[in-house]
Amino acid sequence: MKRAFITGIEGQDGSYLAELLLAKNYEVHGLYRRSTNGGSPNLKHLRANPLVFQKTLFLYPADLDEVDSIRVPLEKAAPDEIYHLASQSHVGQSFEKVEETCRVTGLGTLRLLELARQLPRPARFFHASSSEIFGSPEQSPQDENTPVNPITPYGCAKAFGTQLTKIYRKNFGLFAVNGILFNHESPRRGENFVTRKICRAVAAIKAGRQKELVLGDTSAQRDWGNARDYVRGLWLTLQHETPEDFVFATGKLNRVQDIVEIAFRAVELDWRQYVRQEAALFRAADPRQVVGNPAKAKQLLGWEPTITFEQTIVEMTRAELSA
Ligand code: NDP
Ligand code: GDR
Repeated sequence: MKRAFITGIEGQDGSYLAELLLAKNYEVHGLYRRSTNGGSPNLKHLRANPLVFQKTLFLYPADLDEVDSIRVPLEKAAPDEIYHLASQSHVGQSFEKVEETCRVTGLGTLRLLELARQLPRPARFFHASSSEIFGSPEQSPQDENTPVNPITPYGCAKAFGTQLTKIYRKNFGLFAVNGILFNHESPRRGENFVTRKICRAVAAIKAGRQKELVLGDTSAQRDWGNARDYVRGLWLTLQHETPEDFVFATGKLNRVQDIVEIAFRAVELDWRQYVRQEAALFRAADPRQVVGNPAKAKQLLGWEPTITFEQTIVEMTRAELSA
């Protein structure tokens, strides 16, 4: 039985990855943020399952800011694979919390790499990097060789972690890889991200509990995939024979406006009556033309997205309606 260690296990990706690994017969050890006290709904079903919880799934409160809170469970888990997913992951908030973002997302990655290097039995290490490391790239689509040039504090912190992951691979011989992840969504997405915000609002408007939906720049474009597809990709990177970085993306751009139209269509309402933009929600800097080329992941890992953008938005809207 393989053992995995996941930071950020209560987040969107952490919870899907835990399910995937448990289904593959792994013993899963995960860190959740101590200050939120294991309150996320994403793992509730696994915590409540007596066949799984404390049998093959073990959870520990921790903070990436406190190295001992990571060291003790990591040594106890003695994992074969480490998936480092914990992060201050909101780009907009990183402008207000610059120092915290760099500490948690940047230095937190350094702390974990260093602990991984000192483990008596080597473990394979995955770092959740981001398309935000490219900033507003001149080359489109982006791939593993696109220059790193972040324009947001979050992107800067991720670039630091990405580069260190490469350094630990090259200089310390760690099997350490970056998954350069483009946006991916699901009903477990945090409520502050634009897909979930829109789908929640549409369901609330349909139910008569909300009157309008206020957004930032609805012409903003992203390469949006589905989280379940992406966590399969993360796992594949650590099964590959050599440690390499991989882009995970769909290769297709959509606008925030497209999410609005799909979600309102799913509940048979006319978006024009409910949506407005507010300048205060526009970001100081917002990457443009961020679209990934996943050819390497397809060629070497056999990875391809299977769930479309439209399917994801409809699924998220329906999940909000039934919640
Ligand atoms: P989430 O924000 O859903 O999950 C991140 C988790 O990290 C949360 O559970 C959060 O806890 C935890 N965390 C935050 N701060 C700390 C801390 N100081 N100590 C311990 N834990 C902490 O992110 P996703 O699941 O969507 O993403 C997973 C990773 O992939 C992240 O690193 C993200 O930056 C990266 N990524 C995600 C993309 C996406 O589109 N989803 C795209 C590119 C990269 P809490 O729940 O208490 O806040
Ligand atoms: P992003 O995701 O910043 O790409 O980061 P988010 O969903 O926050 O924004 C996507 C785009 O939508 C625009 N936008 C709004 N965004 C939010 N949150 N709220 C709004 O009201 C709104 N209106 C318009 C944004 O300006 C942006 O252009 C996500 C995170 O998961 C990161 O952790 C990850 O690294 C990147 O994706 C790749």
